[in-house]
Amino acid sequence: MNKKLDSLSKFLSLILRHKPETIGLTLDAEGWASIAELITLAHAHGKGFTESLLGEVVAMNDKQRFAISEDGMRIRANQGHSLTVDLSLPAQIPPEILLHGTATRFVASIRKQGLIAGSRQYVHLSANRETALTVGSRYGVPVLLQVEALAMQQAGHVFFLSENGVWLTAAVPEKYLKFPEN
Ligand code: HQG
Repeated sequence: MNKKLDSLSKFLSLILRHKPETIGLTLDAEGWASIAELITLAHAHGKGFTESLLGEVVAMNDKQRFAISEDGMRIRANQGHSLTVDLSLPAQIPPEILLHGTATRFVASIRKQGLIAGSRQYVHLSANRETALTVGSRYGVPVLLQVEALAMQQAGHVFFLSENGVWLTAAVPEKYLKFPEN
């Protein structure tokens, strides 16, 4: 992605996942925003962009962070929300093992508490090593934790798969985690 697209992607993440009120926007219960309203309000707050650039960000985004509704009128973030939204995703049966990338400095606390969603709505898990490592590197020296996802699901924990392939669950108790030195 070029710089213009990257900057718009970061702005959309802020508005569509965390703080729509920054520009006076309201999302519906499923996290959708009207594209026309988004463009008008963003423009009024000094962040002008065209509908065509928005379409480019959605199409080109390295992680497919955003989706446009079938009628082309609305946009939402596929995952990563701190706002409470109902993505209306069906519960899914996860693979036996999923990965969570984190930083070494969080490990002691995770051993005590398990994985918690923190400021986000869900704990984010990945079926892909590379992705999990990249996610972990954002906070320091990355470490990969294995999550016994299928056992969790069989014990009643609910898993969702976001539109862009991120696995979501409310929390991961410590007993379902495997740390690298185990
Ligand atoms: C850690 C990105 C201490 C957790 C990614 C993580 C993802 C604990 C950090 C999405 C803990 C939270 C989410 C505990 C969890 N004690 N630390 N008990 N439990 N943590 O950013 O999973 O690129 O909220 O390990 O791709 O890193 O923005 O979550 O390190 O899908 O599209 O607390 O964000 O997407 O950090 O990342 P985050 P995350 P985008």
